[in-house]
Amino acid sequence: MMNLKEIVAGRYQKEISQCSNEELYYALLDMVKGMASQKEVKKDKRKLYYISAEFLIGKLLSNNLINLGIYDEVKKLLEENGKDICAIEEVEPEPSLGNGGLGRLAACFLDSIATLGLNGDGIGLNYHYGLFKQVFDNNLQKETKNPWIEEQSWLNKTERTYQIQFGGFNVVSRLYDLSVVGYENRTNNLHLFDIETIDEGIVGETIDDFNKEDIVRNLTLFLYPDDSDDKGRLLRVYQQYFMVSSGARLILDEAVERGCTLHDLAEYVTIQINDTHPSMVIPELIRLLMERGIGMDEAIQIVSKTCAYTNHTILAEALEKWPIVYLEKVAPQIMPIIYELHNRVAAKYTDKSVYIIDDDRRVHMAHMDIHYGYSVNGVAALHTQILQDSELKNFYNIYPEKFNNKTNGITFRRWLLHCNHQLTELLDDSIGSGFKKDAMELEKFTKLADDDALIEKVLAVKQEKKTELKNYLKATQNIDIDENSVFDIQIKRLHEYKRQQMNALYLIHKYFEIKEGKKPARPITAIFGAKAAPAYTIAKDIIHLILCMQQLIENDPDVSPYLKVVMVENYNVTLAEKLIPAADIHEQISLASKEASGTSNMKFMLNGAVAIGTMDGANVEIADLVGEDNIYIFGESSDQVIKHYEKADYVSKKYYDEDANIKRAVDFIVSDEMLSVGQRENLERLYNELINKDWFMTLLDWDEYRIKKDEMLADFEDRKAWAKKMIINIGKAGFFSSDRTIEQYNNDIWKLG
Ligand code: 26Q
Repeated sequence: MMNLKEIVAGRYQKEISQCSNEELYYALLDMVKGMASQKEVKKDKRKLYYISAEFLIGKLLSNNLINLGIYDEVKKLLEENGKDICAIEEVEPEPSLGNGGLGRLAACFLDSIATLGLNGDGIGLNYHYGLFKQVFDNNLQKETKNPWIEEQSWLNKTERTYQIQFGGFNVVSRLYDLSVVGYENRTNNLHLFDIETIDEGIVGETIDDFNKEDIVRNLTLFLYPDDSDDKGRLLRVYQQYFMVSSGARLILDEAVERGCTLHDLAEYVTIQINDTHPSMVIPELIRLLMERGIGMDEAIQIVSKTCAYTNHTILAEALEKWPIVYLEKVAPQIMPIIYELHNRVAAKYTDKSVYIIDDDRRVHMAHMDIHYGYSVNGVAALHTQILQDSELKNFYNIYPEKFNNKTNGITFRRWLLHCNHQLTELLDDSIGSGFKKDAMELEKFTKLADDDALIEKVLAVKQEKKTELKNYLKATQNIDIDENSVFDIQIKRLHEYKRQQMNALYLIHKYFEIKEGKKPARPITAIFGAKAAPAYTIAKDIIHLILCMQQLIENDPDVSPYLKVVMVENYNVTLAEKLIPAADIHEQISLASKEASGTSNMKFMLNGAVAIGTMDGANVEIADLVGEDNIYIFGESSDQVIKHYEKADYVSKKYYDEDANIKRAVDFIVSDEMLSVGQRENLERLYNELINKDWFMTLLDWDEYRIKKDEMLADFEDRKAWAKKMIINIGKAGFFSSDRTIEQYNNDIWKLG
């Protein structure tokens, strides 16, 4: 370890004990950056580039200390000087460079790639503001900017610059590198591109208040939370082209440096395209190869052996289709190539559903990836199955050999070692420390499920994490929760398909039961964390409803001793690290077939929480592993749901009319009580949506959900039986290590040495 004492003396002419937490944070940042850069990196011939518009990396200090193997040493040194590492962690701003699951997955993957010693870097954008900061005002979500880059940060400015050509003007792209420290292994890079001419001063009062056409000043200012208006969408295409053009140049330059002739590029390079946001890398690489003297046929051949595509969603509205006029404006130089790629497909197939350009002159990015990439994968077994059977059926018929599944995973360094020291220590003591390198060793823990002493310890760890959360929420958000209540947590982006509204309707039902004198066995604390895309009206209405319920119940002395509803403000990676270890119950209640995988389900399981969920995404694989006694499954299957869509036979009004509990709960949304704390416009819109449309079938599974949840809460009271469920969940979580996922990507797709 480098000498922190010396660094501190050099920087501040002081002792560690005399420094503020800020000073110590910057000294540690310095130290970690120094240590990361000293790691030797062997230069293999073949290299992976994971290209993604999002890397939701979260805070890096503690994670890097753990991966460098010096966390305990640093913690002790600080303690000896009267300093608390947790307080120092608080100083670090979180880089929220992603929206949710897809971005966080990319960050977990970088950790595993480095930990497994693989030659692979990330390529993305250096957004100056991460995903908006959420603030609650009058029970409504407001968005403010979320800066993370300070004078001293994790970024390393490099000398690498490229001229990037847009239609009618150029910008200079500069590369910044961020070290990705593997667990007791090599250090890789996250390459983030930026432009020099960014002007943070152009943003006004609200985050939307800036000239979206001023690309030279705004290109990398914001991570985009949605594609709500046309100007915003165009800016997003500029961002995408900037990312892939810079990235493709870097990839080619580095390959040539390693001895590649470009004719043999596919031996030197593999590129994983994270959803369709980076799909323009395909035509851009073809263009650059041609610029360097390779013929069109060969360039297409080469790129087709180099690029692999991951699909993360089957929601039709999330599949990117860019109007040709947009692409013509942003990057006219790639349009002839896209036409050529389309024409080759059109010459071969009569089925227009597999064309790249449709009759409305829009370019289907996923179609380009599938035709001109060598691998297509989904992110959980059920998801890949649905892609093959329905969503991408016509492509699967053409290219069955390209399709494969890679069930998502999470890095145990962040989601166990870092966020749950107590559980890590308990595992160390009971099964040895082998699980830190081989997650499948967690299986040993299941053998101890009947050990009374262990049961006590598992429950004690959970209690400690619940108390830590209580203290944290009190200190940071002035929220009081009872550590002896049952913690039921739903944290994820707000989307109708994830059905936070179904959970809310259950809580309204509980509210009525308590009013009627039917008290729960123990108080319930229902915790939500969710950001809604700024233009997603109904999602914001659901947040409004939950915040209104929070206030209503808080002020009701009949109900508040038994039920508490909490919506934490500004849910992000940092908060997830505190919430997940404290959960008793986690909600994975998406409408079956809609959640591609989910990854918080894996994080909760690893931390000993028990799921209530539908047979959707990776829940299916979790249920297979833990068995039906250790998970609470309800609701219609994905097959049944898909049939409802085909037949268009789901009518929410019918459920509302025929189930008195549903009617009572839905009506309460627009009751005088609710309106006394909320806005009529928002609540009525949500009420009407639920009764007249309910596209994601909230009411379909509601009654089964209610019954299952009640059963679960009753089971929670048998503490010993519950602890066994916790132990089985922890012990079976090994499969969901992103190390396993990355090994599969490497064995089946990347084939790195
Ligand atoms: C598209 C166009 C314009 C603007 C924004 C976007 C956009 C941005 C982000 C579209 C989609 C996303 C993010 C998708 C996402 O996070 N998907 C999740 O991926 C996880 C990792 O595979 C899965 O576990 C989740 O099930 C899936 O929802």
